[in-house]
Amino acid sequence: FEGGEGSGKSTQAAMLADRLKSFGIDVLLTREPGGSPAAEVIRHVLLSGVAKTLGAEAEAMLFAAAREDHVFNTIEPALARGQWVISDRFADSTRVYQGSLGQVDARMIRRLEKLTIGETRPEVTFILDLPAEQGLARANARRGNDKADRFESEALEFHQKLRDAYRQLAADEPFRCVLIDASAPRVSVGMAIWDVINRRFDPATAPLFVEGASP
Ligand code: T5A
Repeated sequence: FEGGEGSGKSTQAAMLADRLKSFGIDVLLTREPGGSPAAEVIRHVLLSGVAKTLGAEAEAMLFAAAREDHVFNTIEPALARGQWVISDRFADSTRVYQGSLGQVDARMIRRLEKLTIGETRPEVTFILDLPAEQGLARANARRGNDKADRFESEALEFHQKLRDAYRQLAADEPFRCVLIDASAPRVSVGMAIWDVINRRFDPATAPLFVEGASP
């Protein structure tokens, strides 16, 4: 799942995981930055904003270090066990935040991507799309009195450009990336996502997961 701040990625990733589990499918729900113990430490560094002064390239390298550990220690073992992996953000976040917005050279972004994920690419990426003002309002409401993190505290213009960059990504990779109208109520957004999952993966015919049984 990809998209701007507060677009509903965590909500929809969890809803999809629950729905797949109800079909007896073994699902791993994970997130970036993070998803493994070492990557969670890097997440803390990045979102605190202490790495901002190092510049977008250094931040891209830190996100890459976290991703490498996440892929190696969490995602690949899960896939090897036969689990379906749902990640709340992945490599497209680096393309968009550090690449399109941070203006890190596209060749460097591609090299980092090759190094960190290799062939472990998502079969489908849902890009949750809604106006930046709406996403930020949702993120602010959920955060309450807590401080905005490194990227939430960027200006509105940053978030508007972020939305444009994600829409461009969806246009560039129309099969892998599915643009979803995230301004609709949670249930309607979930139905649009489920419709794509149903058509592409037919979960009703997937092998059943039996607790305790070997894969
Ligand atoms: N980053 C990350 C990079 O710069 N490069 C990278 O390579 C990577 C991996 C991560 C930050 O790091 C940056 C991007 C990010 O800035 P994060 O805390 O994980 O930070 O932040 P986000 O991924 O942006 O997650 P958020 O929690 O802010 O947003 P979500 O997950 O999109 O939204 P969600 O589901 O938490 O929903 C937000 C609120 O809206 C409500 C929810 O209940 C919640 O209160 N909501 C809705 N309300 C109305 N209608 C709907 N349809 C709703 N859906 C959800």
